[in-house]
Amino acid sequence: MFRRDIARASVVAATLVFALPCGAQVVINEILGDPGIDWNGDGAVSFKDDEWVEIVNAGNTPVDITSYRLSDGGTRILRFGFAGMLQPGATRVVFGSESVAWESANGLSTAGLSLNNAGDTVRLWQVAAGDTTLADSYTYAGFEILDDRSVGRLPDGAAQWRLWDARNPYSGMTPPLGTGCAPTPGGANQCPTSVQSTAWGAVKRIYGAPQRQR
Ligand SMILES: [Ca+2]
Ligand SMILES: [Ca+2]
Ligand SMILES: [Ca+2]
Repeated sequence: MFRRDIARASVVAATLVFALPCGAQVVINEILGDPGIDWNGDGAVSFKDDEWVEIVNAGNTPVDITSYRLSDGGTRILRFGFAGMLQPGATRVVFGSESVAWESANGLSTAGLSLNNAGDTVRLWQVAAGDTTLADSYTYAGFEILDDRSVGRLPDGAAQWRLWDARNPYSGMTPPLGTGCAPTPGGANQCPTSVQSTAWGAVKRIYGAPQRQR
């Protein structure tokens, strides 16, 4: 199924060579797989159209992302093909509705991003000269995306993953832990400075630096 879909989409040569990621510059940055609101802003709430996946250019040079594809789950069916340039530090979000449009244009079944609510694996592929390289992947458990939580790197492109759970707070101790902040589709994965460091900064401004004992 995977190979057939790739051939129909005319994005990969007949012989596929899969390699492991190696210092990937463009990576998966945030995922929301269980939408309960109108995330894509089309006026309707859809379990399919309002899912989204965000990628980021974590490197220092612009990248032509036209060769990048998204897939999900064990079947690795392609769900979306990117286009254009991604500047250093820039993000690109793909909504389920965009995935449906891409699938339709390429003669594929219009399942959208097809992010399983019980858990799934999102993969980012790079297609070049007939080889398909796995640029990045992330496997989430159901709680990570439950009811409008997103799971994303903090900060953009970093190794650490956290939950963006303002709409559905997560109090569990199983990582990734909650931030209390809202999901950021298409925007930087930012969350206010922690209460502890903010409070210490305020104390220093009020009382000045501690006096050394003489
Ligand atoms: Ca919508
Ligand atoms: Ca879903
Ligand atoms: Ca984001």
